[in-house]
Amino acid sequence: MPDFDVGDAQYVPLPRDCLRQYQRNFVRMQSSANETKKLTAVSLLPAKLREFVEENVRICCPSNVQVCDGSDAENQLLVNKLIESGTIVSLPKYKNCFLARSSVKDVARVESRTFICTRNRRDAVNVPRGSALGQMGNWMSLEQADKAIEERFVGCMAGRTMYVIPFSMGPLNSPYSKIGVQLTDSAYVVCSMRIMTRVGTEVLEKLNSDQDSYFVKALHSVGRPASGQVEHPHWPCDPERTLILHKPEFDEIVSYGSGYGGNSLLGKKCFALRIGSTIARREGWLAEHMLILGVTDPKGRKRYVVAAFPSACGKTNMAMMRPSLPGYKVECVGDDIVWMRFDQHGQLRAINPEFGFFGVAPGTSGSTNPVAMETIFENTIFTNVAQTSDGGVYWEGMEDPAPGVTVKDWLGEPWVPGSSTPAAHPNSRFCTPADQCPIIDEHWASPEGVPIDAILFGGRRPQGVPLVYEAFDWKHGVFIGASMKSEATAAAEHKGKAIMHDPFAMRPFFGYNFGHYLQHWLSMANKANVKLPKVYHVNWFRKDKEGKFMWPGYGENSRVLDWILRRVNDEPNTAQVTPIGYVPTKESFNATGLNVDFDGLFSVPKEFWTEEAKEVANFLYEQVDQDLPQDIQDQIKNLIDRLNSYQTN
Ligand code: GTP
Ligand code: SPV
Ligand code: MN
Repeated sequence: MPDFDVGDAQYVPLPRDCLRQYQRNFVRMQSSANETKKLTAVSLLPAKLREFVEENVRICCPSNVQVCDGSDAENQLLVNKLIESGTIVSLPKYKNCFLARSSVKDVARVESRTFICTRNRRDAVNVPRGSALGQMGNWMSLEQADKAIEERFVGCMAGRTMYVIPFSMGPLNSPYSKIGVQLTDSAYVVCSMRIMTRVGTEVLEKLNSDQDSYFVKALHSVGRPASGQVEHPHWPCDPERTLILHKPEFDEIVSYGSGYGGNSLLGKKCFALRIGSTIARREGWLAEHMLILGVTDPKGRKRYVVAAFPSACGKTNMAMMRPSLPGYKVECVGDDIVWMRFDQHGQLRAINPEFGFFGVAPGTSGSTNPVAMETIFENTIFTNVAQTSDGGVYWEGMEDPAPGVTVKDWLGEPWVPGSSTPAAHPNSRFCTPADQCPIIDEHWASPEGVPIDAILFGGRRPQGVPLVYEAFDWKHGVFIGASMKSEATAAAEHKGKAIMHDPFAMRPFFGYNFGHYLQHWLSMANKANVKLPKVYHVNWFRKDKEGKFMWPGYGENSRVLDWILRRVNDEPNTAQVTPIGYVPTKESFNATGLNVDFDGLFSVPKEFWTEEAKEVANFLYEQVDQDLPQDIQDQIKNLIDRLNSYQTN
């Protein structure tokens, strides 16, 4: 950890009456915004929240504090401020849309600087065998964390406003929801959090009325480099010292140095997944990196499924799928995160804790994801996409700009089609309100959640992995989740396309030891009278000998959903047994009108899988070692046995 020279950003104890001063400033601001004055005055905040704010005001020394009420008027003031500072530009081609260009050094999540902080290392991360390096998360002691925080946060907000964002993950009236409060010095983060979560005075009201005023504490600063040199004044950050910390014992998140995505919108990966998974374990439910969709078959029967794919592997696309199969309808509940639990009737129910989509822009087009294209051109903040001379946006895969329209790339430089560099950054994103989605499900914000009948796992697997297969049972399903792998993507700092293990699509998001996480998943089967959903693995990304995708994907993935629904409905003669699970019979998989190599798509090559099983076994034994549940060890053995006696024809 590099040492931080406090330099001129000294710790300055605030004058006693300075909070009152903030409050006066705030009231002035509010009256001009013509909104409620009471709840958002610092002095009138619920005691625990006021303490949290005051403590961090003392440390960060902002020049002002603003408690956000989530109103349109407040948002407008922030947007004006962001335009003035050059952080965003307006996109006159669309209604209420903006483009932000980040610093080139702050474009994705930074997994190597993300830590779970606990007293005991083994509570936070898997402890690998021997000298092997742990691949599923990083640990830091609480003492180290406090030191790192002190080194970074003292005086870090000098000259800036500290925004207090009260937000709810999940609908405010749902018993499954949780409240968080984020302190941040970034107005861009405030505007984005307002899209991605439920922000506003209702949250404060709820905190006020709850007996224990429980909330997850999230502190965020874009930071300031130790040199004092801010490289890109429109996007201050401190990439050299970026750090994203989680303290599950205290339900606390502390994030420093980055303004981008999952690093700074703390409701998302930090709260809803890392801290969320630890709360879920305590309370007996699941917080997962999954989309939720509703699918109605031609007979009008509706089912909901969830699907875990790693970052940039197709969740948003699937959640908004326009099915190619006639008579099918897909509706979207969520595109990235699910909180789910078994209800008192043993039915698994899921809510989407988010309020918006933070989706990958490149590749989104009228042909791949028309629903997203109908969603994102209103009330949206784009980040790091290219800009067109007619006040619009552009990215790879999008329909070409009209003749005469020129393009500036994500760095603001002139760009022409065929250039050697991309127009949009590969991890450029749209941040858009979920309820604008034309196929948003009518129950997407229902407090009781939606009933889940199937769980899908998947990844980018160019070789050997069939389009879809079904687990034999729950334990086998958990093993399939544990065995997930995928090609690296641009959503984090990894380079190239190496195939990485990404169990449950949670590798970067586990809030605790992966071995304990496996045990927690397995334990779901021990609950009384639960109806365990069927579990599947899907792969849209198998390639042929020429390196081309064998499966057209996108809307055609409805054919896979069709087969899954047949299975969920217990239709006979729909599956054949292979060593890795059930694959579709030719008759039961609707490939009508498609020119695909069915046998190639569904083949289970013995040699490939023998290697795969060995590699997965090594990975799990080495990484999880003493914490690898016996059930998973049995699953490994069973798979290897099945493969040994597998006769291919
Ligand atoms: P995060 O927001 O990072 O969690 O990503 P995501 O899982 O939501 O991924 P998303 O749907 O944004 O897709 C990422 C990339 O995969 C885009 O470039 C898509 O065009 C591409 N993609 C999505 N679905 C398919 C598919 O069915 N087939 C193929 N070939 N590509 C797909
Ligand atoms: C992901 O990387 O899985 C995302 C984007 O959904 S971020 O919000 O940056 O985590
Ligand atoms: Mn994601």
